[in-house]
Amino acid sequence: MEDLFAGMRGRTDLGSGAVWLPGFADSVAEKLLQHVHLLSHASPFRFMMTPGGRPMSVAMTSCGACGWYTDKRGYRYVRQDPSTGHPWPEMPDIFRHIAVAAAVEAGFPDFSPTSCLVNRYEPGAKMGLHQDRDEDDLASPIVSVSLGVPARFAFGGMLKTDPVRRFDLRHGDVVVWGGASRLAWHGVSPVRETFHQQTGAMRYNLTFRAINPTLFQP
Ligand SMILES: O=C(O)CCC(=O)C(=O)O
Repeated sequence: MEDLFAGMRGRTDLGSGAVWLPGFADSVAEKLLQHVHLLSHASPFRFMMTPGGRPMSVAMTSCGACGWYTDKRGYRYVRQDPSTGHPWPEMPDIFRHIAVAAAVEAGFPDFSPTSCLVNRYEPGAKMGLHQDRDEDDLASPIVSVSLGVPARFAFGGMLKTDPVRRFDLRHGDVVVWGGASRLAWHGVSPVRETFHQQTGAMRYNLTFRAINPTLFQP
């Protein structure tokens, strides 16, 4: 699939309230990865099941006051990691700082993330087109930080059938979508087999979200 933004590596508006910030997290990327490894010792990566009973190809863990979870009971945010029975690890300050800074840069000065979903993609792993609508708090944006090997990101409109723009997200890139784009459909093509000095064949993605606390489940 064609990369519509091939060669463009500057700040790129993706629609009202949506922006791609190439390299925005470059200066902290190594530290972010160190924290990913630390927190994954406390709450290990796992392959969750969709409500339909299919295993996801992306391994996930979380940090913060709650974590996104899926199994046959459905998509939800839970206070405790079901794998360990303990609360999710605290969100490291450096996670919060980069997420808030990116949100400010994108025009969302009040962003206060309550959860960070950490996605780990091995070669071939992908995420189908979807909307992030389990948070209730739709006034806050989504902030997404890419680390490791590149991935082809798809960013569409409010309808699944709207045209989709595709471009490569690299180590240190950040995408923010909120406001009129908060429910934009988005996804990740199967990650190609390639190598990154800091992550080997893996891609990591940190997705920061503000979740209405009334939604937290045990
Ligand atoms: O990995 C990415 O770049 C996007 C992740 C994502 O869409 C999600 O976690 O909902």
